[in-house]
Amino acid sequence: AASDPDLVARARAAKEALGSRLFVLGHHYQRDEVIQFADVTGDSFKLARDAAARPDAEYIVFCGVHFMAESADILTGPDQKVILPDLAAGCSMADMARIAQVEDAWDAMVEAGIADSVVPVTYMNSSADIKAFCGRNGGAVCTSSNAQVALEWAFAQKPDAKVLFLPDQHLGRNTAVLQMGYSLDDCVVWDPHKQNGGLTAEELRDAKMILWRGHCSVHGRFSAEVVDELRAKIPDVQVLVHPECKHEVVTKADLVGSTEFIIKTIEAAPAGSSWAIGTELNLVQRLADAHPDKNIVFLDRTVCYCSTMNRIDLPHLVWALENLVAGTVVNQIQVDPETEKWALVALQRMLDLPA
Ligand code: CIZ
Ligand code: SF4
Repeated sequence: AASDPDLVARARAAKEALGSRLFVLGHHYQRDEVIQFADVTGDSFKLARDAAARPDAEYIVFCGVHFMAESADILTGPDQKVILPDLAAGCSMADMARIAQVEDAWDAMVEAGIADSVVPVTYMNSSADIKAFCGRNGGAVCTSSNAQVALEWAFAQKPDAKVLFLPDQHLGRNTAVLQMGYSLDDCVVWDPHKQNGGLTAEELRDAKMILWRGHCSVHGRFSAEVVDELRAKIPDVQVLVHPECKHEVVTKADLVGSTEFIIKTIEAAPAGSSWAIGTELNLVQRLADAHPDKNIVFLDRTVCYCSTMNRIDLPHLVWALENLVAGTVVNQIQVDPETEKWALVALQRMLDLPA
């Protein structure tokens, strides 16, 4: 849909008025009407680094979801203000791991006598206090591009190390099993809604990967049946999916990788090639529009946008920008200093990983 011309003009005017004091970051899953005003686009990892590379920008308007704005706040200077145009833009996956639940799980692991060998690793898609928990307990953050390197690092931290992987069970399982040679039996799932995670002390002791029971509501919808259906329908289709998809989907795919990997793969693909893509729909539609010479289809029968990403729309962006022009900072995301300190430890361990 075309954006409201009045709002487009107002966003443009506000950006111009703020000049280099403003830096607008746009996640790949954002709406077109918002992405057109982004100074840079990227996945959560790239955007966090981009934000850190602009120490001169007073205002960083983050068009994405809450955990990403928190990471930007952690990685930028104390005088820089990070703004999330709609505070309701959360992430259902990040919300599946609450700090109190994770502390309870850790206590249970202490009780089972295994905590000394557990290294916690959290996916970028988690709240700042979960990242801080990992920082305090000898662990690190990872992204979908470096999950394997981060897990190799974690397993090398201690003799007989186990990894507690938060909050996305699929990324953890797919990385351990498909990239690192662990078996499905090496993985157990900790369910925060069950007594003792739903696991016996013996199961905990035998596991190599303790996967938190979280998932992405968008990527979790893709199914192995639709992969089969599209392969039957489109000759030579290549299936390209994000590692947040279920194990059975990733196993059936031709290529698996982060959002940035998906974009690069499509950019490099020859004209006339056919692709079924399993990631958020705003991005898949944008790729299809940008590459009319390639046959690009969505790996689902129905639409599936990330509803919280979509909360950032042009009216919210204009509202945030016009307030800044008027000298009012709205919706600032500020991580408290103690959480920030430990989250930064976990983020730094990731940034120090071999590339
Ligand atoms: O699913 C998401 O939200 C992803 C892949 C975020 C990101 O950019 O890492
Ligand atoms: Fe969270 Fe999934 Fe939306 Fe990403 S796509 S913000 S992981 S719910």
